[in-house]
Amino acid sequence: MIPTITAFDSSPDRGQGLARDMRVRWALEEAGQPYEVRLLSFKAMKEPAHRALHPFGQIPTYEEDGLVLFESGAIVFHIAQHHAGLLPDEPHARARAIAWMFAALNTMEPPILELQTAKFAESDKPWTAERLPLIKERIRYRLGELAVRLGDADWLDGAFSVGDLMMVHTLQRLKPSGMLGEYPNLAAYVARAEARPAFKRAFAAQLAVFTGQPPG
Ligand code: GTB
Repeated sequence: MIPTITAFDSSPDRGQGLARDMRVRWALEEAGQPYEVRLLSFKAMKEPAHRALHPFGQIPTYEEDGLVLFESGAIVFHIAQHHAGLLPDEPHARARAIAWMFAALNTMEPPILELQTAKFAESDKPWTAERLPLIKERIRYRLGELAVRLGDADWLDGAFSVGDLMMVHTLQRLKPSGMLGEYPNLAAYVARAEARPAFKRAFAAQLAVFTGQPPG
């Protein structure tokens, strides 16, 4: 059965790949799994029909053969477990790849999200000017650690895995800040991932929602 995912009908980033359906699209493309997309307005996301799929009224969701999932991490993990190519077969390498996926979601993403919140939801608050440098410091601390661990390797642990997919999508949120450029090996890591044909197909599909043109 072809899975169906949900995505914004009108993404605030104008289809630039930052909304979290991008990670799901990318995983499905890496897996060679065709999928369908149901586009939702912000209003529709909060209605009972969608909340039955997603308790928090958000995107993305994933439906396949009676299974309904929410949380991009759980969805991408599910895809990786059921298709070849996103997780190593060797048990220890597989466990480490999963650890990197959690590291992206649990260690790297929280301060990056704090930056987004401070910039876009709290920019009018009197304390934001003082808070921003503190958040940036926390992000730089983690980026520095990640840069050291990556070193001059192509990927975080051997071959490209779902750990890299999740890490790269998390780091992409930093692009507008210019902070990634301070860590040349991380910038190159993100560029390397963006050069993958599966990433390009997923990006084109998300952009096409905004442009109204079919992906080229
Ligand atoms: N932890 C959940 C997951 O990983 O799936 C978080 C899901 C989530 O935050 N979904 C967002 C959403 O539905 C879209 S991705 N928001 C609507 C709401 O909560 O009402 C977050 C996002 C949105 C927009 C951009 N952008 O335009 O740059 C980037 C990321």
